[in-house]
Amino acid sequence: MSLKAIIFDLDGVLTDTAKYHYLAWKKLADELGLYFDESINESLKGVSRINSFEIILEENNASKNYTDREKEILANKKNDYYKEMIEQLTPNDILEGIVPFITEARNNGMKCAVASISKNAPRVLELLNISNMFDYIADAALVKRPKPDPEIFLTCAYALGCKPDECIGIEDAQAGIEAIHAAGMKSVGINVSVTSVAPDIPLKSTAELDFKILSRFG
Ligand code: B16
Ligand code: MG
Repeated sequence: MSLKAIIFDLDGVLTDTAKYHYLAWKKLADELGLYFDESINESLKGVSRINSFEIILEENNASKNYTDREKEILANKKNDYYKEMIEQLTPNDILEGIVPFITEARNNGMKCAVASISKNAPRVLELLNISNMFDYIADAALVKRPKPDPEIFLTCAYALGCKPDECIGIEDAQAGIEAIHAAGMKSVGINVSVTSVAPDIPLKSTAELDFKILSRFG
């Protein structure tokens, strides 16, 4: 196999933090009298914090009601709610199949990295107690262009010392699949709501992850 590395998204792939993002945005939206539901939350997957808030405001035709500084302060407020909520995470919240899959990949000499645009990723990995399973964890604060730009996946490949075509990316968001393909990598999608580019290997859930499926990439 010419593959040398697997690059994982975090939210929706290693654990399901979408419900906490939802609850934190919902709390803020209720305080501000903005409409927010699960379907809007779906469109925030893989989207940066400030862009997520912009989407919520646009859904409410309220973007012009706030200055950029106010938007930043309110997005930070959501983050305070989110940070408080994720403290409940434990290793039991790692999604099914993830630990055996990473263990087998590592036993087969594959390098592993995390490409999450969440600035809370290091804390989430710590709470899940899996930080040491990864050779590299991208620093979201240093990423200039969010997914679907390939920057974060290319940063991971470079840090691992691998060429993009030696890496596969695993993502649950459409923007993430686009970022993986733009990086020149192969993709595995976890329950992706496909609106444009489809993943090379679409799976319904992480429980279907099996090291053997990677042989499809040659
Ligand atoms: P934070 P991922 C993304 O993480 C989430 O999918 C997205 O919903 C969230 O807005 C974004 O991280 C930023 O997160 O506010 O914690 O910095 O899917 O790239 O792991
Ligand atoms: Mg995700």
